Order: sequence, then C-alpha cells, then structure tokens
Amino acid sequence: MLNPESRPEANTAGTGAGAKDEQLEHRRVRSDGAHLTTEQGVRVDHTDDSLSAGERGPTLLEDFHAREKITHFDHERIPERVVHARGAGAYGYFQPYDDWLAEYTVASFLTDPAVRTPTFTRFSTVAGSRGSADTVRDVRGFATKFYTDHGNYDLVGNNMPVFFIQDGIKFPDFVHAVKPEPDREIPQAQSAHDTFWDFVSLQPETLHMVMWLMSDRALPRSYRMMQGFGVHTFRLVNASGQGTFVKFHWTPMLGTHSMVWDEAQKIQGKDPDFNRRDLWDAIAAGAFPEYELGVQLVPESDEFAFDFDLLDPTKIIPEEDVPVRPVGRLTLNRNPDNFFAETEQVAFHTANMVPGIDFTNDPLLQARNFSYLDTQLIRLGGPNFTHLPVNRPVVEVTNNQRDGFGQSRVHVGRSSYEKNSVGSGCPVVGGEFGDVFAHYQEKVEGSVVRRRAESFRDHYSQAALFWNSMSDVERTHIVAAFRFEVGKVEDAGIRTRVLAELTRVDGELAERVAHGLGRSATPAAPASEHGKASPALSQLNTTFGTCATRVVAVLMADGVGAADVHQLRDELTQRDVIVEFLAPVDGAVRSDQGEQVAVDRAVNTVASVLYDAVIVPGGDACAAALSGDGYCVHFVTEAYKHHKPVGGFGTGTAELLQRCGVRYGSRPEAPTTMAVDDGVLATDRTGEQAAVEFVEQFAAQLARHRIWERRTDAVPA
Ligand code: HDE
Repeated sequence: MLNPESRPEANTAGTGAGAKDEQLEHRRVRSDGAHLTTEQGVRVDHTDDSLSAGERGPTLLEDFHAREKITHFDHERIPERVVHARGAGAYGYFQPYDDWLAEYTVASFLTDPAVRTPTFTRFSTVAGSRGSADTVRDVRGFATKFYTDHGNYDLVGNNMPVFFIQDGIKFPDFVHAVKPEPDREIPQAQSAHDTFWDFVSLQPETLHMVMWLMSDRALPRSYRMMQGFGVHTFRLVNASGQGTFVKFHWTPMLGTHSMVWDEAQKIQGKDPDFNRRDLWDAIAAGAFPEYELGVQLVPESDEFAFDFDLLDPTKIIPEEDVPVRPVGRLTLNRNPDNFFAETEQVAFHTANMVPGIDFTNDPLLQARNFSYLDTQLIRLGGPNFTHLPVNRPVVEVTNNQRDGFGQSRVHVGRSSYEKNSVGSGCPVVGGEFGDVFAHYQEKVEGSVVRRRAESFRDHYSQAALFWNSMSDVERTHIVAAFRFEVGKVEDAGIRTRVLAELTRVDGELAERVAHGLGRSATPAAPASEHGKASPALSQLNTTFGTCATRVVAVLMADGVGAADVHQLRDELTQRDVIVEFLAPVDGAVRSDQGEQVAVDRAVNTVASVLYDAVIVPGGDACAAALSGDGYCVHFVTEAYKHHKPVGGFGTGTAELLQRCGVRYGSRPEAPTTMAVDDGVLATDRTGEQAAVEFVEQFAAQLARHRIWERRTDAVPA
C-alpha cells in the first residue's frame, strides 16, 4: 500500500533512543548466505525426506534432524494472552518537550528534553483471541514500555479513560462474561451476547464504561488515530519526596477518529488485519505515528475535592476541571523484525515502575500489580521472560535471582545472596532517591474489611455526563450500538434489566434504545440529573485539520483522462494523502489518448470500507464503463453511505454519481460547477488548474474525516 523505499532511517533518533535497537542487533539472526543447521549447529545435507529403511519403509528413530525439526514445531505455540490476545506493536522513542514536570517528579525521562527514551508500544483489542478481527466493537489496549535510564517503566493503558469494574477481584467475572460463552464458544470478539449484558445489568458500576464501549471510541479508524489513557490515578513523586496525583493521557497528532459500525463489520471480512496493517504500512512508509503525552495533576491536598473518589477507576477527572498539560511526544518509528519474538513475547506490567512514579490505592490497580507478572509466568514459561530481547531493560541488570527455566545469564562468582563478603558485598544495595526506587511513604490505617467505600457508590453521574457531552450524531451512534448489542440478547429478562439501568442514566437514551427493541423503557427517574457536560469528551471537539495518511481510491476504466488522474494523484500526494488507482481489472487501463495508465489494484480485491474517500474521474467513456460495473457502483454508494467524501472530476461524472445514488446536498443530481456540498464535490472541468482547485477542496473534506451531518439512512449499501 505505502512505499517502503520512502522509509527514512528509523533509528537515528539521538541520545538514548537507539540504545534498544543496538541491544537488539546483538540478538538478530539473519539467514542470508547461511547454511541450514540443526539446533546443535550441525550442517544438514537434506531436509525434504525423512531417513527411512528403504525408500518405502518405516522412518528411523535415529533421524535426529527430523525429530528435532518436528519436536520444535510441536512446541511452537505458547498460550495467548487471557485478554488483549490480538495486537500489533512498534518501537519508537519518547521525548519530553521541556522540564516543567521536574517540580513534580524525579523521573528524568519525563523531564529532560535532551533524553530520547526508547520505547515499545503494543496496541490490542481485548475480548478476541489472537486470530480475531481487528475492527470489532471493543476497548483497545495502548501499552508502552519505556526503556529508561533507570529501568523499564510500563504505562499499560486503554483507549478509554475508565474501566468496567472498580475492584480487580471482579476481573475474572467480567472477562468470563464478555468472552465467548463457555458451552458453545461463541460469539468471538463480541460483547453482543447474553452473558456480557447479564453482567452489565447486574453491575451498575459497568455503566460509565459501557457508554464508552457503545460510542464511536470502540471503533477506531486506526491505532494511529486513537487516544490512550493510564485510567488509574497514579502518583508522581518529586525530589523532596512529595507526591502529586496524576492521570496520564495520550493524544494522537492525527486526531481521534472512528469508523461507522456497518463499515467496521464489513472490514472484519474484507481485511481482518485492517488496524495491524495500517500501523505497519504507515511506519514502513515513514509516516511515523505520534502521540502527545499529557498529564492531569491534582495536589494531594485536593484528594477529596471532587464529587467522586480519585481512586475509583470508573471515573474521569473532567478536563474542564483539571486541564491536561502537555509533557512530551511518543514517536513510533520502527516495525518489529519478528512478530512472535517481539510483539507476542513482550510482557507489560503495571508494577514496572521507575523512581518518580508510584501507585495509589485504586483497588483495580492493586490487583493489576499482582496479575501481570503472574500471567506472564505461565504465558512465557517461567521467571526468566525478562531476559527476552524485547523485555530486557537497556540498563544493566544485577541481582541475586538465579536459575529457572531458560536462564540465559551466566552469573559469575560465588555469592548469590545478600549480605555477602565473598562477592565484595555486591551487588550494592541502595543509593539516592531518583537513582533508586523507594516506595512512597503513604500513611495507611484501617480495619481489615471486605467492603466497598461509600465514595465508590455513584455509578450513574458520569455515565450521564458522557451522554450529555455527546453531539447529536454521536448520540445516534450510541443508541444504534445499544440496539444492536441488546438486540442480540436472547433472554428477555436481561433486556429488561439493561433498559432499567439505562433509564437511571438518562430517560431519553433509554427510550430511544427501548424503541429499537420494540419495548417501552421502564419509567424511573434518572439517578442523576446534574445536567453537566464535558465538551472534551466529544470526538467532534478533538483535533481535525490534517488529511495526511488518509487513503483515497480513484476508480477508473478505459477512456480515463490520464493527465487528470496523474495530476489529482500528485496534488493529493503532496498533502501526504495515499492514492490508489482501482479498476475493474488489474494491470492497466487505456486512457482517452490511448496510453496505458497503471492500476494499483483490481477493485474486486478491495472494498470501499478500506478507504477514506473515493474519486471518480471522467471522461464519458470511463464514467459510462464504471456506471455499468455493479462492483464500482456499489463501491461509490457504500463510501457515500459511510459519510466519506466523494468526488467526481471530469465529464460524465455527475451522471455516474447520480447512478450511485449520491445526492448533492438536498438535490439528487450533482452540479457540474466546482462546489462542495455535503462532502460531495463534482465538476465537469478538467485540466491542471481544475485539478489544483478540486484537490484543494477535496483535501479539506478529507480532513473533516467524515461528513457526519449527511443523511444516509435511505442509502442502500
Ligand atoms: Fe489488563 N491484563 N487487567 N487492563 N491489560 C492483561 O496481562 C488485568 C486493565 C491492559 O499488550 C494481562 O500480559 C486485571 C485495565 C492492556 O501485552 C492480564 C485487570 C487496563 C493489556 C491483565 C486489568 C488494562 C492487558 C493479559 C483488573 C487499562 C495488554 C496478558 C484488575 C488501564 C498488554 C498480560 C499487552 C493485559 C490483567 C484491567 C490494560 C491478565 C487483573 C484497567 C493494554 O495480566
């Protein structure tokens, strides 16, 4: 899709940023020019036939090469992650903008603008298994390992700022409910089934997160275009040992953009690897994804200043109350060499902390601090997974931990205990705070209880805050998502309970969902009628304005104006838009002047859902040929239905767009002047100047991402 030759040098980032790459270089194995050997390094004369007694006789046990080859193969698989099994990863680096955060933390990777810290980031879906599709309705994981000068720090976040439950002890219940049902193992990677909604209906603490899950946030257009959140309230600690509460935010520089549900479902068939491919292709082409790290800071003296508990992971701190302050930027600039070795074996852990950052008593976080190491012991086969290249810190590791399966370190010397004299007392324990991690000295007292704090009891206010903050179009999507999901629930009692819970969030929401389910919502007063909104929560209030890396399909057939399509492509490419020429058959089409125009793909190998916009070029013969091709017509109609910019450039395209059911504002026919309405741009002009003007306007539509106000309910695609 993108041109890998245009990839700039990936790891010339400067101080520190190349450290991980250099370390990995020692572990890379290249087969170019090498001989085939066994694991013992013995060269092999033949690997296509087993050793046998006679050409047609039994295979011999002494064939050590065949046995080793098959045995190794038999053991190739490891358990997939119990959640977040499906993912894609990339290396990069993080660099702070300046040192303002030094007042709050000794973590220099966040405060020294001269330091570029190498990173590995893995994005994931949550519910599906390793081979499931990318574009399901789900939360996305956004986990980053910072290989800092003081050891590894992992920020293991999601693309939504809250979570389904308040206490980690419920995590197994929640995951069992959302995963495929245990008797039939269906549905795969879906929350639209009875057990998930049963859980939701019985656990109102899920409601705020469920609102996010039913929103467009659950359908990111790209991993490059979604936010990330640390979710929990963490703590920063400065040189005087003073703590400050902190929430971490990642904001993508390309803006936060989503798909529509119909499109997401179709992509699951057309290209199940859509998000993974998008990440890989962008990095390979040098269009490095970037995210800004921001923090919300709350002084410890304000711990109880909010109408929710800062330790409750089902709550956000509205950005209007505590602004997000920029800290630095993450750039993903290198694809892994080997999926299994790196993306599959990477092991994130919330307890991988460095000096200057610390935990709080959020009961979800506390459980996570146990769970990640525990799960990795089985997933990666024992305690030495930290030696794996992707997991190794870039700083030296010296301790008295020894042995275990897969031990790769050759420890030298007689002492493996502390204190010792035979090893000269090494490794030495201790040092200055900032160089060593010292747990934050929080005063804690209380009786041993198994009880939720009163301050965790309100489950409705922020679910309502989210609903109040949505634009009309986002609300329509949320209602449609509830109707789809709860509409898949077979048990009538579960449906009733879900509707009752929604009534407590917002009466209008419940009514609209109920209507779709052929029910009436149970009349009940909403639990909270604060009427507050947080504009920052609406995706329509996030960044727009760039069309870089958007993918535009140009449909063409014989008779196309060659100069025009090349001009269009050049103009769009200058804006870093990716343009693909599609035609009914692969190879080339013949232009109106009889020359060959190379085609990138046959249109039947792709689909409109894989593109951000579509342009149909003229002249008459080309437009007539496309009009007669059902696949091409459907392509345009579907793109139009999914609110994408649609363009017609040249003679005959107005008729073609009409044939595709594309309306121009309130009129059915596209006019032939160069004007844009409702995200549709059509002109019968041709030539260089016209192409420049056309792309100018088309690019502006592309930067809007989707033409949300376009009414497309009646479009048959
Ligand atoms: Fe996770 N989570 N989680 N989680 N989580 C895992 O760790 C867990 C939670 C998140 O790309 C597992 O190595 C518990 C919140 C991401 O490798 C496991 C609880 C958030 C990833 C685990 C939570 C996350 C995981 C599975 C409730 C967002 C993928 C395999 C107490 C802030 C990391 C593994 C990757 C993975 C446990 C809740 C994010 C089982 C017990 C909240 C991004 O340890």
